[in-house]
Amino acid sequence: MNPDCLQYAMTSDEQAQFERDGFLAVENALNPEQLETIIAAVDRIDSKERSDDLRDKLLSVTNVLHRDPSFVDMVDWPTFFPKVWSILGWNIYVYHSHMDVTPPATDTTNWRVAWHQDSMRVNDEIETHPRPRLSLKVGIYLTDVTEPDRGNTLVVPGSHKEDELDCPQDGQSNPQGAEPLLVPAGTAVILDRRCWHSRSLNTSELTRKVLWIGYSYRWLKPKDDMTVAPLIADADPIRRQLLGVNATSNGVYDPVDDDVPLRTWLSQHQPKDAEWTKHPRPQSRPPAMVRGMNAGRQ
Ligand SMILES: O=C(O)CCC(=O)C(=O)O
Repeated sequence: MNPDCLQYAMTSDEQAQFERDGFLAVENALNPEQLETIIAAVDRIDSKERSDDLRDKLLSVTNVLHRDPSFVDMVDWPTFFPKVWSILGWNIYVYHSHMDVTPPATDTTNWRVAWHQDSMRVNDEIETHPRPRLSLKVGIYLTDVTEPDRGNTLVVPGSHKEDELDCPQDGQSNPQGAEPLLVPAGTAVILDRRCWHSRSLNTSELTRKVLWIGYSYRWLKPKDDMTVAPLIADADPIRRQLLGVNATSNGVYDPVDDDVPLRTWLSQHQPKDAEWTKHPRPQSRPPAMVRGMNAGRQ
């Protein structure tokens, strides 16, 4: 990975904004040629996958990294990847991807909002408050959604620390504080999975296109088939980590250097981000084990 990406390292203002709102928009994440290449790939897949009954509806295709070289290039894209490791740390991989294409709706009456935090059962089965972050998604917006009603992602800023959302039950109204994400094409939005969000109706004449890349800790299972085998041979070590290659099975919990080339790279180029723990441990806890020598500790 080219150290030039460090020019896009998370600033303290960006960090504060992400912690406050639960999302961060990075404008001009793609240049016009990259944007064009990715749109062409999305259009090609859309024309292959779209069935007649989806003519005017959302087409969401998961597990897309292998479907075009421009997609896998996004996993460590320099304008936003440094911000991803800044938020989650280095013990991460890509656990999910999808492309969403939302054409103008012809039936606006049967529309239903779908407010949620990502990861479904995680929200029911982990009992802490607030819920843990665990993962985030980067939405790479391929369409200009600087105006509302273009199928914009709706968010409630600051809702990532809330376990419940007070949402009207009519299926169409939005909760208090909801707002559309208004961003130009080429923007990458980093979204904390816990920030309450919904799709929205596209009543414009544009077709909205977004490519989503989901990052999580390496100990969380993939959320789609992650067909990455064909991508490994050409990947550099950090990209292999991001595609889920593990040197050892235990290494998702207790990584050795070969499991996490991102940590090694950070220790050379951005040492403050290579620290072992992302969160300070209470003083009463025993010091971290000697890495890779945790025999007997589960
Ligand atoms: O398409 C959108 O704007 C939102 C997508 C969404 O809700 C999700 O991927 O979880």
